Amino acid sequence: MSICIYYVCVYSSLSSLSLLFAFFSSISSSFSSLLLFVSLSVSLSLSLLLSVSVCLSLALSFSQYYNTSISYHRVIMRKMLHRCVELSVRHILKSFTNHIKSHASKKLQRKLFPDTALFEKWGDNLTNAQQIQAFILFSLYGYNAYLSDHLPFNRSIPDTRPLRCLEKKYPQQLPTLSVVITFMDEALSILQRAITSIIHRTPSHLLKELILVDDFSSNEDLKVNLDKQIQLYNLKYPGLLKLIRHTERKGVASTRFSGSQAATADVVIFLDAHIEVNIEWAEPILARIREDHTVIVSPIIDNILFDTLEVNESPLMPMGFSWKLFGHYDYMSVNSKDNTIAIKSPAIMGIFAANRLFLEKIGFLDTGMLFYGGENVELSLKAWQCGGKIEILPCSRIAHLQRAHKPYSLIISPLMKRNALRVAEIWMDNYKYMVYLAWNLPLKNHGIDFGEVSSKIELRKKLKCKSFDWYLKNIYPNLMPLQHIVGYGSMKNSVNKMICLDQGNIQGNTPVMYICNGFKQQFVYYHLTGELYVGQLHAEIFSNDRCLTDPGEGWKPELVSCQEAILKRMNMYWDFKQGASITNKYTNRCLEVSKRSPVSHLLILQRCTGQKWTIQHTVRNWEI
Ligand SMILES: [Mn+2]
Repeated sequence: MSICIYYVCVYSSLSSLSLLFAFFSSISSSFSSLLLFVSLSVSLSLSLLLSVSVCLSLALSFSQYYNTSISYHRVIMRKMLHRCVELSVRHILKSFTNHIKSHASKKLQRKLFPDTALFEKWGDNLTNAQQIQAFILFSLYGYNAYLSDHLPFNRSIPDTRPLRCLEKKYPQQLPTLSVVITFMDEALSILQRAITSIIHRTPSHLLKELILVDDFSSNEDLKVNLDKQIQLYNLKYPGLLKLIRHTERKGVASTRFSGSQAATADVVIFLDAHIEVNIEWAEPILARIREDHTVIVSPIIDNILFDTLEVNESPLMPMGFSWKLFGHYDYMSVNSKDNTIAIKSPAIMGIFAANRLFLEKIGFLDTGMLFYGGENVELSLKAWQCGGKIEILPCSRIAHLQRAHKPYSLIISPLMKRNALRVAEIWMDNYKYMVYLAWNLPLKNHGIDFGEVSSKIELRKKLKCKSFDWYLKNIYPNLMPLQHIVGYGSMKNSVNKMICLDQGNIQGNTPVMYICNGFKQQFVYYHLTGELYVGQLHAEIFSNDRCLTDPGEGWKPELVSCQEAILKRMNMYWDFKQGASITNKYTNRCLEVSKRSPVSHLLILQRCTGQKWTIQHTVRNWEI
C-alpha cells in the first residue's frame, strides 16, 4: 500500500509541476511554442501514470482486503508502470515529430507568394490551394476578391461619423434619390455588397431607384450571374434595380452620363461599385441639396483596405488638384468647433451627388473625356464658375475600396493628358499654360488631339460662367500660377546632348546629370526673375518646389525648398538665356558639366568655361 501512495504522490507532484511549467510557458513570450508543447505532453503523460497508480493502489487495497499476496501485485504493478512509461515516451516522441512537421508546412504555406502585397498582412492560415485562388483573384481585380467572396453582403462596418452627427435630425420630407453605380470588370461579390449596403442603409421611401451601368465588362461573372441576381433583388424590391449595358467601352464620364439619363429622382448620386455606404449616409446629402439646389456634395470617403477589407476612417478635408489636374486632398482649415458642418471644397471627390436638373443645366460631365482622368476637375470648375458650389459633408460616409493596382493593362497617362488639355481649353482661360507646363508640353504644336470643345465653350458663354481667375482668387487660392516662366522642360549641356539635368536621388538634394528620359525628375522651369525649379512642378502653397542654389563653397550645386531659399536668402537666382551659360547672379560661378569618363559626367559649380545650355521649350519671345 505504501509504495502505491508513494507513486501517487510522485506522479501527482510531477504532473502538477509540468502543468505549472506549461502555464508559465503559455503566458511568457520568451518560451517557444515548442517548450509549451513538450511540457504539456509531459504533464499529460504523467497524469496518465497518476491515474494508473491510483487504480493500482485501489486494486492493492482490494487485494489486501482478500489477503492476497502483496509481492505478486508488486510485480504486476512494476510491469504495468514500465509499460506506461514506455507508452508515454512513444506518445511524446510521436506528437513532437508531428508538431515539427506541421510547423514546417505552415512556414511553406506562407512562402507561396511572399512578394505579393496581398499576403503582407493577410492570408496566414490559408492552404496552398486557397492561396493560389486568392492570388489569381487579386491579380484580376487589384483587391482581395477572395475574402470578399467569403464575407456576408450585409456585413457591418464601423460608424465613422463624428459623434455629433448622431444627434442630428433630418426633415421627414426629403428629395428622392437615384443611385447610379458605374462599373467595369468588378468582382460580383463586391458589387452585391454595394447594392446590399445601399438597400439596407437608405430609407426605402427616399430610394427611388438603383441604376447599374456596365461599361462593357469582359468579366463572365457580370453577365448571366449578374442578370440573375438583379432578378432576385427585383423580386424582393419590385422595380428598384435597373441595368444598362454599354456595347463598347466609353469611360467614366460617358458611363455616368448614361446613368444620369435613366435617372428620374430629384437627386442623383454617382457611385463606384467598390463601395459600402454607412449608416444614415443619404439623409445629410438630401437635406443639404433640399436647402440649396445648386450645391454639389460629396460624402467623406473612408478607405476600405485592399487586403483585409477593413474600413479606415478618412480625415475631414476638402479636395483640391494639381496643375496636372490630378485630384488630391487640400489643406484648408476645417471648422474645429463643429466637425459636422459642411466643408467648402474647390473640387468634388470621386463620388458626388447633385440636383438632377441643376446638373443637366450646367451640362453634366464632359462626355468628350476618354477613359478617365480630369472629369472630376472639369465638373468642379463648371460648378463653381457657373453659379454652383461644392461641399463635403462629414456626416455622410461612404467606404471606398482603393485598389492596389488597376486591373486594366491600358497605359492611361496619354488619355489623362488629353483630358486635362480639354479642361484647360474650356475652363482655364489665360491660365491654361500652367497645365501645359505641368505636363511638359509646348504651348503650340503639341500634336495632341483633345477633341471638339467649341460646343462646351459655347455653353459656358450661354450660362455666363465666371472666369478661372475668379475661381483661383476666391475658391482655390492654394493653387498658384507661376507668372514668369520663360523656359521649361529638359535641360541639356553642350558637352553631351544625351544627358540631362536631373534632380538626382529623391531623398538627396544634389542634382546630377543623367541620361535623358523625359520623366518629371528632369523637368526644369526657368523664371524670368532667375529661379530655376528642378523636378516635378507643384506651384501650390503647401507643396515644395525645389530651387537650384549655389551654396557658395565646394563644387556641388544644391536643391533647396524655394520658400526656404527665399527666407534664408540663398544664392538661388541665375542668369540664363537659351543656348548660353547658367551663371549664379551672386557668386558668378557657372553650372557646368565635368566629364569623368565617356559615360560619366558630374554636375559642378566652377569658374565659367563657356559651356552652353539649352532648355526644351521656351515661352513668349524669350530667345537670344
Ligand atoms: Mn473607385
